[in-house]
Amino acid sequence: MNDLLLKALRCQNDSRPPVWLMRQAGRYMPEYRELRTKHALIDMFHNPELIAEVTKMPIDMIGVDAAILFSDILLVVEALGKNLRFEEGRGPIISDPVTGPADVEDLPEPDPVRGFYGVAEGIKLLKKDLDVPLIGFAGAPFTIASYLVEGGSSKDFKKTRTWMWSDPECFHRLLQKTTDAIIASLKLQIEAGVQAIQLFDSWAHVLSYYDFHQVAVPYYEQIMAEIDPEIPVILFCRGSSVFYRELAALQPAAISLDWNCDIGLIRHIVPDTVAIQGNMDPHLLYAPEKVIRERVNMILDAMDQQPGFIFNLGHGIFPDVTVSAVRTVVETIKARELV
Ligand code: 1CP
Repeated sequence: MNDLLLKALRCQNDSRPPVWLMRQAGRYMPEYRELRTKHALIDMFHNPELIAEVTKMPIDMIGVDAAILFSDILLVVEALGKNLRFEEGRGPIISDPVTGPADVEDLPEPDPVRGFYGVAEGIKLLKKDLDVPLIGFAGAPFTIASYLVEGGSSKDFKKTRTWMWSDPECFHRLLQKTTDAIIASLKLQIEAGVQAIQLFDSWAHVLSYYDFHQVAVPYYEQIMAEIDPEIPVILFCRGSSVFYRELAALQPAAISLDWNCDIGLIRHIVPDTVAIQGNMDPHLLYAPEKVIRERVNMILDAMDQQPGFIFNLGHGIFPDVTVSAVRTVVETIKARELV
C-alpha cells in the first residue's frame, strides 16, 4: 500500500512528496472520453462499476499516489430534492433553483442516498483493489448554495450576492441546509471507506474578505467538527493565497494553495502541524515539457524535506491538456532522489 499521502497529511513523510492532481480523472484522458460516448455523465456518477473504473484510470495511466473518487460536488443538490443534469457545452443545470425564502423552507431533510446512490457501492469496489489512498470530497456550502441559487454555473454570481446582502438571515438558512446535506454526504463516503476528505470551495474567491468570514469560515468549521476526527480533511478554496491564514487557523490536516502565492513562504508562516498542498499553475500543462519540468522542480525545491507537503495543482486540470504533459509532472516528482 502506497501511504505517502496519508503520511504527508500527518506531516510525517520522510521520502519524496506524494502527488495527485485535482480533476485527474476526466476529459483530457482519451479512455474517459471514449466511455462518455456511451454514457450520460449523471448516470456514470451513480454506476458503481463506472465510478470504480474512472477513479482508477489516473492511477494506472499517470501513476499518481492517491485516487479521488469519480463523483461530483453537485450530486448533493439531489440529496436536497433538486433536479440536476449536465448539458454538453453548458455544464450543470438545476431546473428547479432556489429562488426565495419559501424555496429554502421547502428544502427537505437531506437524504444522501437520493443524491449518492451507487456511490457507497463504488467506494466498496474500489477499496478491494486500490493500492493508493482514496480521497472523498464535497463542495463547500457557499459554492453549492451559489449553484442552487443561480441554477447552474455563473459568471457574476449576481443573484447569489444580491440575496446574501439583502436577506442574510435567509441566506444563512440556505447555507445551513446545504451544510447539513454536505455533512451527510461526507459521512456516507467515510462509512463506505474513503481515507481522506477534500472540501472544494471553488467560488470562494468571488467573496470579499469580510463576506468570506461570514459565509465560508463558520461552515468549514461546522463540517470539520461533524466528521470523524480520524479522517484527515484538506481545505481547498480558490483565493487561498489571501485566505490561507483563515484556513490554517481551523487546523485541518492540510490546506491547498492556489498558484498566486509563494508556497515556500507560506510553509514558514503556517504551523507545521498543518500540511500544505499545491500549487502549480494548471495552465503550465500547456507549456513545453522542459518548462513543466523546471516549474515542478521549483516547487519541489521550495518544499524540500518538508514532511507535510503534497504536490498538486493550484486548481483542476483543464480538459484540453495532453496526457503526456500530466505524466511529465508526475514523472518529475518521482524522479527526485529519495531523502
Ligand atoms: O465529461 C464531462 O463533461 C465531465 C466533466 C466533469 C467531470 C470529469 C464534471 C462536470 N464533473 C466531473 C468529475 C469531478 N468533479 C470530480 C472527480 C474527478 C477528478 O477530480 O478526478 C471532482 C473532484 C469534481 C469537482 C467539481 N465539480 C468541482 C470542484 C472542483 C473545481 O474544479 O473547482 C466543481 C466546481 C464541479 C462542478 C462541475 N462539474 C462538472 C462541470 C462541467 C461543472 C461546472 C464547473 C463550472 O461551473 O464552471
